[in-house]
Amino acid sequence: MKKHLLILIGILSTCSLSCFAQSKYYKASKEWLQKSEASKPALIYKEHHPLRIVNSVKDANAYQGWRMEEVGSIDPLFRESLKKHSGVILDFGEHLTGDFTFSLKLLSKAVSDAPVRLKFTFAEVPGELNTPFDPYPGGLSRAWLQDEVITLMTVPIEASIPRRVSFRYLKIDVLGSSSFDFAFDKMSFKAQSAVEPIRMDLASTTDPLIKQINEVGLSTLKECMQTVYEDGPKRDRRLWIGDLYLEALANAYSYKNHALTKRCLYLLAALSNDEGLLHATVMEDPQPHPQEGQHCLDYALIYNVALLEYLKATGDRETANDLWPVAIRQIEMALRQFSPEMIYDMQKPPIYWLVFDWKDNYDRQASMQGLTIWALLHSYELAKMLGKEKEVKEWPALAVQMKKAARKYFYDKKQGVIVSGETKQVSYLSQVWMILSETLTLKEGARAMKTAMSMPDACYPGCPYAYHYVVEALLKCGMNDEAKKLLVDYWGGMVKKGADTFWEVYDPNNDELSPYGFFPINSYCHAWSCTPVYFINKYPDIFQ
Ligand code: RAM
Repeated sequence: MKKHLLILIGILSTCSLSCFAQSKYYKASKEWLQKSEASKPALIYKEHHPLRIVNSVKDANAYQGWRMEEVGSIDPLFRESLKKHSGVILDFGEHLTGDFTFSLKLLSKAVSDAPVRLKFTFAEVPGELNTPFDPYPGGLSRAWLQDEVITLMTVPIEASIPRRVSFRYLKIDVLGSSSFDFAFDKMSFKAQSAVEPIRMDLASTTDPLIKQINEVGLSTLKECMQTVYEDGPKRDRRLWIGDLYLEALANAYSYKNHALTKRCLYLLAALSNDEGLLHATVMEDPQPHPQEGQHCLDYALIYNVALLEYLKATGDRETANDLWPVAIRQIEMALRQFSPEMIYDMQKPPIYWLVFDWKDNYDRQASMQGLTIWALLHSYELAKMLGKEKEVKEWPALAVQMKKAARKYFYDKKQGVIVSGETKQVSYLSQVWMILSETLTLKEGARAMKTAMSMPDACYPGCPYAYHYVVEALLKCGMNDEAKKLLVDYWGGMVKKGADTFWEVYDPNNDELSPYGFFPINSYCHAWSCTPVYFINKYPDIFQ
């Protein structure tokens, strides 16, 4: 009886969650959710084993002050008492995402007479293993950190870590044991991704560092391609619009798994709020649902451009037609935030979170003005491709008005740069978005970029997501050498510091920078950082 009641409660709560999650604004939301499910990729699994034992060495010149040094083969862990090896670090040789299982055996004539308590710490970078997690000072949940304590009541035994992990290094500590000796019998890691690794042969003229950057970008993207485009397989393991856009761009020039992009576009649309505004992020479990109330207006607009790029890459008009009302609605929602003079009003309620970058004190107003124009122009291109331009015939004139207003309000002609906010801040990104939106002419844009990038006090970007758009803007105004140099210096900088997947946050001047107040909680395999794959392969004449 009790069991039946529990099942009923389970069914009701699942149903209420999914009913609650679907947008009431779009009549087709339910169907979109089904289409999204139908495009869900079957994951590909591969078994991996640790390759070697390593030791972490303090080194002021290494990234975050730590590097790994090879110790030797893992064989002793299968022969000698684990008690002797407490604190051992295993290197799996590459970044992996999936599930870890192991078994323990007794050594010689031992008999187990007490439980064994082991701690497994999975780390993407060496610094994570050498920075105490507690007392935890970070802003996000402590539970994201990948340390797991397991108590095993007898040996021999088979066990597994109860959650999916993402890592390259694994540290094992023996926290509790009795007099008997035990060792590993087996150790195995089942890695997963929506795609298989691919080989991409770049032109023989390619700088070896660019080849490496391409490889690291490919691994980053592969690891983030799961049943959605995840932002990071360690954290937050969910779909964000900004990450999706850049992942889909890189995917179109590499793995070409367009079904995953389709799935994500439908999923986001179905989970919009009841005004039709997209949530910036959605989750799959236990049922698809949005992070309620989490709206980022820049991300909502970027969705339209992601849809356009998807249509260009696939020719899938059915999906683009289905989702066209979502694109219109994002523009309408954004326009509500503009003043009568057509300037983005930062103070007008509701005040939206604008992402753009992880960077303190960066003024986002000019960037948002530019991004809205850019999205409007791209959405109009989408309308034209779908033969729907009559529905939105006022958009081109609106874009002209917004550009005019932008030039009046934000362009400092004398200095030749865009300024933003009360302090008239000069940032890289304010220039970038006025270039991408064609508010500045290409000549003005080139001057603005050169000026901003040579100003010691200009606000420079804090993460690879923002640098993506800087590279785009440089390419747009013909600064190809500068774009290539930036790609090599910035992403190459991570490679030189040992990255085998690209990091969520990277400031060459501060290895411990964290938007969350504690660098070990940063994600070190982050979707939005994979875009060199897109640049290198879309523009071979420049990068190869
Ligand atoms: C973080 C993640 C994600 C990003 C959002 C805005 O949680 O880094 O990639 O899109 O912020």
